[in-house]
Amino acid sequence: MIASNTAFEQHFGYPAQKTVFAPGRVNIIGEHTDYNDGFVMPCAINYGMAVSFSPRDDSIWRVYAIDIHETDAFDIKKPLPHSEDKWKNYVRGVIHYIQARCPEFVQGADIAMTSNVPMSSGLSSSAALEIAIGKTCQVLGDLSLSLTEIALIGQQAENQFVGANCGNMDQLTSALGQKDHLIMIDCRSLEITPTSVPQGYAIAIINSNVKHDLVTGEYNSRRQECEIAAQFFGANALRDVSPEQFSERASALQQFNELAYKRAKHVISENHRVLAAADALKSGDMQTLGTLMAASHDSMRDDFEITIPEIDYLAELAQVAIGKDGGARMTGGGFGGCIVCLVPDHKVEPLRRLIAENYQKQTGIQETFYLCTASDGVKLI
Ligand code: GAF
Repeated sequence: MIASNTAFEQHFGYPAQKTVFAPGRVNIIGEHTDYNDGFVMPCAINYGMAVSFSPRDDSIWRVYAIDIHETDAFDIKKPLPHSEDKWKNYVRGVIHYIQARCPEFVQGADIAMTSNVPMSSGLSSSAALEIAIGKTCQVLGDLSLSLTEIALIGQQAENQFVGANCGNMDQLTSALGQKDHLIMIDCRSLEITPTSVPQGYAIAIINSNVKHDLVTGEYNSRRQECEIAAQFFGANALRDVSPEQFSERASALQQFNELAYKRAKHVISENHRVLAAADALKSGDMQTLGTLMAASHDSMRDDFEITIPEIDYLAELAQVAIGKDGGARMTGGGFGGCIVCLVPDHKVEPLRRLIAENYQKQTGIQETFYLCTASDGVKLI
C-alpha cells in the first residue's frame, strides 16, 4: 500500500500538509443491535483509511482515490449533487452534512486517500472513509465538532446521501475507539464503557472472502422485521423489550409474524449477551465469553439468518482450534465477510493452521487471516 502522503505529492505535485487516519472496526459481540437502540462491543482496528490533505485558496475539493486511480472534483460553495459512483457519495455526503451543521465551512482542499480495510467484509471500510473525511473537514475548517458529532454526521451521510440504512456502531467506533480496549457502546445513550483486551489473548479476523450482492436489501428487511416486532410489544425499540416480556408473548408474536419473532429473539438475546460479555471480561472469565460468542453465532445463523455456509464452517473450525478459553463468531452485517476470534496467544498458530488445512479444501475459496490490535479512533498522524 503506497502511503497517502507520497501518492498525494505524486498526484498533486506538492506535499500534503497533514494526514488523518480513521480505523475500521471489528465487532466482538452485539450484532444488529445498534439500530434497535441496544448494546455492542466492538474495537477499532489497526487497518483503516488514510487521508492526506492540504487546504486550497478557494472552495474547490480535488479528491484522489489512490487505490482505484479515480478522481472527483467539486466546489463546496455550490450544492453537492449525488454521483453515479458510490465512493464519491461518501465524501460528498459527509461534506454535505458537515455544512448542514457548520454552514461557515467552505474551505477547499486537495486530498489523496487510501485504505487497507478489505471492502464488503464486515470491517467498516465505509465508516472509516466517512470518519476520515469528517475529521479532515474538522481540521481544515477548525470546526468545533466533537468526535461523537463527526460519527453521527458520518452515519447521516451513509443513511441519507449514500442510501444505506446502517446503525451507529461503525462510525462511533471509528471515531472513538481506544487503544488496547474493546468499547461497549450503549447505542441509545451513546455512553461508551471501555474494557481492556484480555492479557494473553489476540484478536484474529478470518475473511471468508465471500461477498454477497444482496446485503443492502437483506439488511433493510431485517430492520423492518425488528420494527414490526417492537411495534408488536408497543415498544420504541427492541432494546425496551426484556427477555421475560419476550417469553411471555413469544408464541403470540410467532403466530402473528414468524420472521419478526425470529429477529426479535436474536436481538433481545444478543443485547443480553453483550451485557453478560462485559461482565465476563471484567472478571477475566474467558470460558463464559467463548460460550456467549458461540451463542451469538448460532443466533445469527438460526434466528437472524445472516450467516452463510462458508462463515458457519469457519466459525466451527475456529471454535475447535480455540477450545474453551476464548471464542469465535461471525462479525459485521452478515452474508459473507469475516469471523472474529478472541484467541489465546499460544493458539494463534494452531488456529491459522487448522483453517489453512481445511477451509479452501472444503469451499474452494482461499481465506485471509489477519491479526489485529485494538486501536485508537480517528486521529492526525
Ligand atoms: C453493519 C452496519 F453498518 C452496522 O450499523 C451494524 O448494524 C452491523 O452491520 C450489524 O451489527 O456494519
